[in-house]
Amino acid sequence: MSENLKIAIQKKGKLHDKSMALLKNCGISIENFQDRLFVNASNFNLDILFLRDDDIPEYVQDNVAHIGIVGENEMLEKGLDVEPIKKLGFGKCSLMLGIPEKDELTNIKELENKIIATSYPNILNNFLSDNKIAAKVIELSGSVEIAPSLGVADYICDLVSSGNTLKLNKLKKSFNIIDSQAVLIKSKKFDESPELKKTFEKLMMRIDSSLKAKKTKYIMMNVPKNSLEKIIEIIPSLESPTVLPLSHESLVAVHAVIKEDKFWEINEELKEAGASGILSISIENIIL
Ligand code: PRT
Ligand code: ZN
Repeated sequence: MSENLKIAIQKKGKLHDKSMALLKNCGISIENFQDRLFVNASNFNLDILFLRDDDIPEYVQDNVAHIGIVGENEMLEKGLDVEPIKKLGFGKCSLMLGIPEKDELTNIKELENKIIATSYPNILNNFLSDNKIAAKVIELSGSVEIAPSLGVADYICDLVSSGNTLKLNKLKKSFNIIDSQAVLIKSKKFDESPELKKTFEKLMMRIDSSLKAKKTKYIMMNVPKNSLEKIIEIIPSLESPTVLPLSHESLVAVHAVIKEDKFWEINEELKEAGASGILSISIENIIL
């Protein structure tokens, strides 16, 4: 029997649902995984290990899992020998310094001799030593945001996404230490037998096509024939747009794939140029 590729993902928490959704979008069926540490995909040579995010870099370093999905923050903090291979576009946050609302911090040198609480002592200590600052770092495993009000620390260094946790604790954002998102990591000890290599490459191709599709939309519209040239100029399509005849002789239908970040601007321009009935749909996968 052929060996399955093993992927480690978070069992429960902020990265779990989107890691599962990514695998599902790659056409991988995972059933009855609740309360289990390990399942096989029913239609792909893949085993899924459900772990705490803190443990994923080590499992991947030791090749217990060949690949894993983890926050860049966790990968950098652990400093283990794994290979980051792909940013996945979810779980976005920043590791930031948080300071009491009433305080002002204009220069990082003002951190000298301060006490900073964090769950990321390695990243913070590297940042401080890069900037030649002597501050005291205390490590807390959770609820870092209450440290200043308890008098345990002057400042904190924690992950921030919306900023609400800081606000609730009368803290505000100060310096940004690193930006982070979920990343796919690979074991450097991955013994690439031809079968495993094939499964790995197949999965990478599916992940790439799913990530590409996320950034794009498929749009369809009706265009008066005499505006067609102008409309085609507006559409920065992946491929040249498809133009189809319609029963109404003065109109044609135009279909195209466009980048999501330009979606509204392009739609406005298309409308101004005479397009009507503009429909857009999300794309699940793009295989180029
Ligand atoms: O049990 P396990 O160890 O697996 O989970 P965990 O509790 O350690 O991790 P979890 O699920 O909280 O986070 C997993 C990963 O999600 C992190 O390592 C980050 O890469 C990513 N991520 C993205 C975040 C956030 N956004 C985030 N906002 N991780 C934590 N937070 C916390 C932050 O620590 C703070 O308490 O959310 C709070 C701030 O959020 P805002 O929106 O109020 O600013
Ligand atoms: Zn954790």
